[in-house]
Amino acid sequence: MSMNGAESLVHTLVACGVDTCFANPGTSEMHFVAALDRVPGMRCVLGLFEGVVTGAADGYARMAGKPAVTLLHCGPGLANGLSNLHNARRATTMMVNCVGDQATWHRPFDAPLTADTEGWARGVSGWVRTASQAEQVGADAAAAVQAAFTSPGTIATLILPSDTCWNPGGVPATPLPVPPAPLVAPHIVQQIATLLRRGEPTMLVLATSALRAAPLADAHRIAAATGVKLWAPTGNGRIERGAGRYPIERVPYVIEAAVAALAGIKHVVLVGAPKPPVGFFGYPDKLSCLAPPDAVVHVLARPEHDLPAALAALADELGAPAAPPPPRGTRPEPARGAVNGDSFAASLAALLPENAIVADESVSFGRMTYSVTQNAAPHDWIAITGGAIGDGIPLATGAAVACPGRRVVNLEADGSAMYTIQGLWTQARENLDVTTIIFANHKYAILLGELANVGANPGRTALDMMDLRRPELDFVKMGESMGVAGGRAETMEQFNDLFAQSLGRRGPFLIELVM
Ligand SMILES: Cc1ncc(C[n+]2csc(CCOP(=O)(O)OP(=O)(O)O)c2C)c(N)n1
Ligand SMILES: [Mg+2]
Repeated sequence: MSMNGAESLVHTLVACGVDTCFANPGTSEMHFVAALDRVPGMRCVLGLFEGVVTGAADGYARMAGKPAVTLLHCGPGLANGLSNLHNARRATTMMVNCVGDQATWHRPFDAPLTADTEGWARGVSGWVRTASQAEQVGADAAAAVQAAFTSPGTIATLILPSDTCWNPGGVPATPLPVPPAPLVAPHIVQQIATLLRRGEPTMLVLATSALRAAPLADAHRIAAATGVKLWAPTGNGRIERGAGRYPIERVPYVIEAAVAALAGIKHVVLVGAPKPPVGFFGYPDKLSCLAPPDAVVHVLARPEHDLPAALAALADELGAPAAPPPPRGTRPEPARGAVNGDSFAASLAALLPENAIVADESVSFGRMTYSVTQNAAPHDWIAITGGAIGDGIPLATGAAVACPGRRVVNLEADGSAMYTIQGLWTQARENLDVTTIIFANHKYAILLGELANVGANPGRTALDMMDLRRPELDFVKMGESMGVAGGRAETMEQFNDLFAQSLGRRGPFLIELVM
């Protein structure tokens, strides 16, 4: 009996190294799901909402260095996952989305779930194709994986009318070659070296793969030799950091702090960042670009370039010696007493286990957590990149699937948690080593600050829109109802105990940190 299209699809994905699927299936994906039983090699993880599925695929790829495949149901299922696909696109994440859709011959009948699936896919995808026949589905899948792997990482969306999956005649395809990340031309490296030798106030904006330990060491060689300042964008896909690694500061979120940090800069040199730093929003009478208006923008490397190679070449061109060893700050002691930003940062820096993954959707709480944890045990820091909240729990879930044996610590603001809270269920079902810390301030705190920034004058109704009391959310109970044990901390002693408890056991744990 010949293979159907869905079987050729799964065979091809596995042959291309894509072996993890985050799924929320429907009728049009039944043949894909059935194929998973017949074709070995694909781990399938169920998410109870498409935002969990797409955010988990993002967290997975950031840590695994290869794409996961998502399985989504028709245009509306894809649409439910769009905002975390938006975050993934901002992180230049590799991903393959398989979206089941109406059978080709049923589409003209305009059945209820029929929608502009391609149109919705396009806004977040670098590659979109609708399969037309079972014989081609294998080749389509190989092309999608090739696109996903292409530097700096692409979201590839393959839409599969259900007859292309159930018809016989499927032909598995072999992996297509992935073009290597292009090298920066030597004359560009020389031009930037000449600029840096002038010694004028200059910042390097390092993004994506420039934020790993080795390229950061080269960036520090450059900084030590020339005095340039090193900055990362506010939200980043993945930063390798912690004690013994070279630090990098992020451009502050708060616009006044960002403008102050970048004051006096004469040159902005982009290393993988697609543009110079800009404010999250436009505010009346404030600038959009955060660097001074007369600063000149230069490009060392576009996002698709080989960024580690570009930084190494620039450091060599400058004849920069090996950077001095990273400063050895002292690791703080776990804090005692009241819960606040400083005490939380100190405890996390003290207690974070070796090789942890921090998934950061802390929003406004503890803006100092990042800098204080530079002295924590070495870890990866993955953060929400596109400002679309509801990414933290899914990112943590996907990272834990990618990295068994490593503890994932999810810093999660309470309002943001409620967008994709059902990701906890997936963590329980897969027994993932995730410690979720909910910052329970019971409000949309950041928006209270934004009210003033945009010059709005809030009344009772406006303030009510930022208040999460009445009724009060109980995150410990929510976790329990989805199979995740946990506890509530009202003091730092209680937090330290619960955090240690979570590290001493396998599987997920939730701490509601009350402030
Ligand atoms: C998808 C999406 N919807 C809405 C918003 C607007 N928004 C930004 S922050 C925020 C509330 C954040 O509250 P919380 O997560 O509790 O963090 P806190 O401000 O309390 O630190 C909202 C609704 C957004 N950024 N993204
Ligand atoms: Mg909050």
